[in-house]
Amino acid sequence: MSNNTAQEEPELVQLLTPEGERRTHPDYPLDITPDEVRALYRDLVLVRRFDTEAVALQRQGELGLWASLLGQEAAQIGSGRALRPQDMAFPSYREHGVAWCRGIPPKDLLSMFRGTTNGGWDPHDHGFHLYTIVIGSQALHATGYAMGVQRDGALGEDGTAVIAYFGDGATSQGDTNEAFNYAAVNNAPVVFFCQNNQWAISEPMERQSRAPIYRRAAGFGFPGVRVDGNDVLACLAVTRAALQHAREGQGPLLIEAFTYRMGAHTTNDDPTRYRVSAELEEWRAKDPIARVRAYLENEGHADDAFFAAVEEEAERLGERVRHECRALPDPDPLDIFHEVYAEPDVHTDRQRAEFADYLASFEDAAAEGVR
Ligand SMILES: Cc1ncc(C[n+]2csc(CCOP(=O)(O)OP(=O)(O)O)c2C)c(N)n1
Ligand SMILES: [Mg+2]
Repeated sequence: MSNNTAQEEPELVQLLTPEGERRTHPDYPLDITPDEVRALYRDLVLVRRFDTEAVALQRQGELGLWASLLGQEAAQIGSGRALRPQDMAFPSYREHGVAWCRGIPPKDLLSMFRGTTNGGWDPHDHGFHLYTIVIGSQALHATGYAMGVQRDGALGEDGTAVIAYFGDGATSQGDTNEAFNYAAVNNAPVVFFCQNNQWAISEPMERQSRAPIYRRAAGFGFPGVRVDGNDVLACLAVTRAALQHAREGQGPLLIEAFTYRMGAHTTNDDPTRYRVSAELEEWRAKDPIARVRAYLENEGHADDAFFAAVEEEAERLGERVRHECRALPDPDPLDIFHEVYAEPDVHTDRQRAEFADYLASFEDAAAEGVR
């Protein structure tokens, strides 16, 4: 890799190769039963199916926008399944797999991308904060929350840990770096989980950082580790260890999940304008779902009936979310103005009135057309 400042290649923690071969790692032992691996496989397939459906729903005009998680399923399911019920996650806007693990109904995610709600769920009910669009800001929210956990005396073997999700692009934001420092000096129980999907919209990784992201933690005084983000077992083991480290009062940790955004940045984006298909092919060979399937098949841990049943369940999920999405009310375009301030505000009221006039102008134009 040409952009590394250090001499040696960064280590990548991997417990399952792209060919589906099991590896061990001295720092991350993982005792996992075939049943549990099958459950992870099911999660991966279902969230991919949900995501594919959401992209289609956006194309059909049912959603305003969608940010696909395609390719990042293992990073999200592995880390999401490492969380305990008492833990709190602070996502950005692409963490549909983590949302799934936290029991957020898929329809609630769609509701936000349709504009039907500005939130969609109660963070406390799920230990999963609202989606955040302002890049990197949730790293600070998570750090503040973690400091609260610490002051509440909620640490210990069965205590609470906090996790913040963000992308490679977010590591260039001041907020993220301030969060790293603040978490470090306060020894806050927060895990920073960076999904390095190699792109920040059209900005490639080499324009984002000269040093591998996980190494940045050392400069702030806490450990960092790079994990194969397409390996659900490695993501599970590394995140579980990091959360435990935080939970027990040993402070923050940065995980860089090395993965790839297989789709567009969002449905508003066309990645063929800025990246080559060879890169996509290279990453397709590292697919997070195919390797779990290969492992289950090679070990004789799952038969055709199992895979067919998961496929069928995925189809049913796709149908269900399609119906649920179509049944959601259309947002009133003026509602957004009610959500800005708790108290009336003259500027917001003026903007609301202007926008109402603008919308009404279409009705006037239509009426004139009829005359
Ligand atoms: C503070 C801020 N600046 C700019 C943007 C516009 N923006 C939206 S997504 C994005 C790229 C984020 O890339 P990354 O952190 O790698 O996350 P990814 O989308 O790849 O998951 C940018 C710049 C924003 N939402 N917030
Ligand atoms: Mg990115």
